[in-house]
Amino acid sequence: MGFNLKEVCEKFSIETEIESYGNGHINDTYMANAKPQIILQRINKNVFHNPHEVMENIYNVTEHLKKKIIERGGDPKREALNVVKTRDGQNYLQMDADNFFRMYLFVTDSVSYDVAQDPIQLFHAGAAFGRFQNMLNDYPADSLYETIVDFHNTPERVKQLETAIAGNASGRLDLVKEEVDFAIEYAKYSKMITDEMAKGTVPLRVTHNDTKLNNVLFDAKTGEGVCVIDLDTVMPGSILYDFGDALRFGASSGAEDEKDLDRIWFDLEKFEQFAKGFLGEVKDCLTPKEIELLPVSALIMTYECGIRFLADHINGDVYFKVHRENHNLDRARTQFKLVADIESKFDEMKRIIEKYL
Ligand code: ADP
Ligand code: GN1
Ligand code: MG
Repeated sequence: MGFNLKEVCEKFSIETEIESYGNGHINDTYMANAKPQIILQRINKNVFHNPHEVMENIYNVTEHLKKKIIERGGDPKREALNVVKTRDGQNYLQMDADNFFRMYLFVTDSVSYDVAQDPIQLFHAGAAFGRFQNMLNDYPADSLYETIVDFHNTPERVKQLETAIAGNASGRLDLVKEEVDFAIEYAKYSKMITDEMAKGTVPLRVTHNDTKLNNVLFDAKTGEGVCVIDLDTVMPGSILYDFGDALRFGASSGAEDEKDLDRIWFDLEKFEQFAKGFLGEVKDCLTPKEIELLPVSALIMTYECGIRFLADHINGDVYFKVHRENHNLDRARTQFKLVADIESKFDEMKRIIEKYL
């Protein structure tokens, strides 16, 4: 490690002990029971090549969110991320060429889930992401940096998988033939959102782009969604990205890395709760094409994440954090199991969506 955490904390005027925290796949997260309680993160420079731009986006977006939260009579210290500045008044700290840190106020009395325990949690998550979308509706999209280019460009993700296959850096290709065949077969869905965006029938909006269930903090007492976190990828995108990606993770019956695929299916009750919460907030602003593509967006986003995990497995685990052998492969397999299950449930999904429009 080219840095010392105690020294890092001191530069933010925090003197307490700090410990590892959370289950994100990208950044290194730490928590300190200081006064106030804080979250410290080392920004993943391999993923975010320009941490300065990431922090500009986050600072400006959270300032905007805080104004909206105050207008709505909410608590801006809890309902938005609050960037803690360094002693020098900066939004982040650069220790050296690779080590960038930022600090947030810890959102107290909150919980997050890696697997939903109760479908009602999906309702609250849907409402939280829907409100987030509403509050950023008037944010000037062209002022945001694109922190990861082509982040949800699914056809581009297919190309990246093809490049991984051609390179076979890990030498694992022979062992993943079944998964590669699945990925190639289901590439037929990959252009459905991007083609409509190119036509303008699906508009560009300011979106979150990483709407995993564990990127919402829920109030420990009421169970309601308090704060949407992990704002590194807030950029112009499609609302279908946020809807589909949330379901990919939140409406699964099990964990993203579950090894026993008999325990993985797409849970329509969780889907219904999320749709109810999300559409309750955003239905009035959706275009007909967006509405039409809501069910398939869950398939496309799950497929996209599956091929990203598969490509990373083939590349030798260079992007997502892994904690065991074949971790990215296990993740890709759950995603593909969900893709096939979502495909068989489109009719029911459409019926459910109609109920909440
Ligand atoms: P990653 O990009 O690695 O997913 P996140 O920003 O999502 O990183 O943070 C990882 C985890 O840390 C979250 O899932 C959440 O549990 C916790 N966390 C992050 N920010 C806060 C915060 N401000 N208050 C409380 N918990 C937080
Ligand atoms: C990453 O950062 P985290 O763990 O919330 C990834 C998402 C993936 C997700 C899969 C910047 O999200 O795109 O969907 O893992 N974030 C980035 O669990 O690549
Ligand atoms: Mg996260």
